[in-house]
Amino acid sequence: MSKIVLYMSPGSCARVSCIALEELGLEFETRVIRFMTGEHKSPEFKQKNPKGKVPALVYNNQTLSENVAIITFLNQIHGQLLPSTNDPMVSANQIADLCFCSATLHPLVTRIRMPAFFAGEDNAKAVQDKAFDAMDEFFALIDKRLEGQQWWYKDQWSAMDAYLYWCFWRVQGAGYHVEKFPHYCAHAQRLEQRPAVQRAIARDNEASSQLESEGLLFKPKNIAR
Ligand SMILES: N[C@@H](CCC(=O)N[C@@H](CS)C(=O)NCC(=O)O)C(=O)O
Repeated sequence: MSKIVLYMSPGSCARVSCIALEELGLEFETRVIRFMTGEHKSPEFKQKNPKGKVPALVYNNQTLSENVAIITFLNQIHGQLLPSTNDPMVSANQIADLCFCSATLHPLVTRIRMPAFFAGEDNAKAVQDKAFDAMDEFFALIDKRLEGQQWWYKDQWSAMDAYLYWCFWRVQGAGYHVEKFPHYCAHAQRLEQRPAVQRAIARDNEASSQLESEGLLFKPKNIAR
């Protein structure tokens, strides 16, 4: 098999694809993209992902972006990332679940993490408060589903759990009251016990240290409350 490369940035949603690759036990290289220098918008990187975002996955000399597509693709080739099914409706619902993370949760995560990016420093708190309220509905839904079961799909770990974990972890450090959702908290703790997740986190931490040493680590400001 030709080399697999994951373009990522520490703390970013590329961690979801990184966990998926680690769970599959694939050999791959991570390449760090420096947001602080605008590397993600450079012509070189845009050849990989014209949208100028991470993750981007190079696999068999072809490039794929979007976590949902990367997970679906890797699952088609290697299995293990989603419960196996021949039922088109079950399969479509699995994609709907992943899209819930990428299209509903992720935009709220960004408004919670980086509210000033959307509305400037003066309006950041109002943006974040709105996102907190909107997130409550979805965290309650997730928390209810995780009550009494280990993973999103009961006993079977899936890449959906990795995606839910990244959303949780990202807002946890940004003043969002995750403790209101005990089953989701327990889910995150369970996930962090998995050796593959620990390896993905170690890659992320290594990338953070690298950028820190270059003075290029992006740290969004926490809002005073
Ligand atoms: N829908 C995309 C979202 C990708 C995305 O927004 N990535 C962020 C990092 S979490 C990024 O690259 N941001 C840089 C930018 O938007 O300038 C996916 O799921 O892969």
